[in-house]
Amino acid sequence: MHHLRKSIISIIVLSSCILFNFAKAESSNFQIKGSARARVEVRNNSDFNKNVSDYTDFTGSRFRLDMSFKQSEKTIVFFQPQFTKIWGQTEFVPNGTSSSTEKETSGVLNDTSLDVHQAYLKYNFNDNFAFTAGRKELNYGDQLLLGGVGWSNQGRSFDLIQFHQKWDLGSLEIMYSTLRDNNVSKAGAGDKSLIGIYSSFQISDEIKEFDIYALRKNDASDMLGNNTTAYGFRFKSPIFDWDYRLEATFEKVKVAGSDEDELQVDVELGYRFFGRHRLSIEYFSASENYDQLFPTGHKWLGYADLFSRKNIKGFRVGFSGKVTDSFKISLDHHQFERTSNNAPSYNFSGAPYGTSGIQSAIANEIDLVLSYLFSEELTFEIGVSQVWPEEYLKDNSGSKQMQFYYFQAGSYF
Ligand SMILES: [Ca+2]
Ligand SMILES: [Ca+2]
Repeated sequence: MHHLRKSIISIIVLSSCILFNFAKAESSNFQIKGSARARVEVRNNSDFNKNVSDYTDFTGSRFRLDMSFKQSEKTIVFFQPQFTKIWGQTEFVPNGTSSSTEKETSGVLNDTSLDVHQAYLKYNFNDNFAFTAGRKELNYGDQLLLGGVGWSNQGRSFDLIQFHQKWDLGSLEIMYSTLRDNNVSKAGAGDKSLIGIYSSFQISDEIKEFDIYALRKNDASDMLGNNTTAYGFRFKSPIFDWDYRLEATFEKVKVAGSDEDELQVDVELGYRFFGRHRLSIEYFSASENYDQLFPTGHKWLGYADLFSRKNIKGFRVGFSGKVTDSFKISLDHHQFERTSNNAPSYNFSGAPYGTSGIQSAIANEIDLVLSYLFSEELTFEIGVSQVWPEEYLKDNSGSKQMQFYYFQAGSYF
């Protein structure tokens, strides 16, 4: 089945490429773009404990072709195959109904399979109203709640339907996604789903972006029903040399049968100088049981990806600037604390760091990113992150600092 799927996808991609070669010159109905990148990641001491080795290093690469077929003025089909892999990572190939064999994937007669990251049909009823069905990324606002995780070698997509309405002042999107279907081939528990409404407005020059939204993640698969209902708003705009961003999300989170009121606030103020540099300060806070939903996590709470937005608060001060037209630098300092001492702090994948304890201070993190536009086609990026554990982590994990480094070469075409 796996290989059959692989073959079908390969045939589709190959025929699209052949089609592209002929169509490119004479037709604007077919567009192809894409991205290619490889990244080395080194991670050491994520447990903050020097006596236990947890050093990891690997190279991951990701290739995407963004193919857009315009069948008519009204109908667009978007198809995005993705080839992603961790170099040399073994995979488990089924050799029976209930067993599998570990196989190498590099230097042997065995290839890594191709996936489809996005594939959808968009139908424009008119200039203002459209409908989308298929598999698609959701990127809203600053991706605090819904994001495609561009950093990831995989990325996040949703199987969904979406309605889009445009007005003079802004737009409105309504979407429904099946997150997990539990009764496909036989009767089963209910499904997991996400339903949302997201509206964006441009109000004035001082309020270039104003968004309001309501989201509901529904889990009908058990009687407890761990559901989250979120309402929020977001402002973002430049004002002369300044810029600001404010987002607040109010949630009703049902955990273990009880409804909890939760809140997230994220505020950022920036100042631009010499036309090419920016200083910024940010405050963030998320309550004890806050549900971060589907964010582009890497963008926030430190590049070392050690924390999730739940029972966490703190500050970030940052500098970003262009040393030359092609050389950029960014430097950020984060300070993390717990919002409530009745609950633990949570790692990037949502697991608790340890027991509650009595200490609030979690960690300090410094992130340095240097990026260099080598040519129109090629960008190099180096990242260095250092994380110093504070009292809470020292009590629960360890007291030694954590390091994360990466080197990435990428191209968008
Ligand atoms: Ca360690
Ligand atoms: Ca179903």
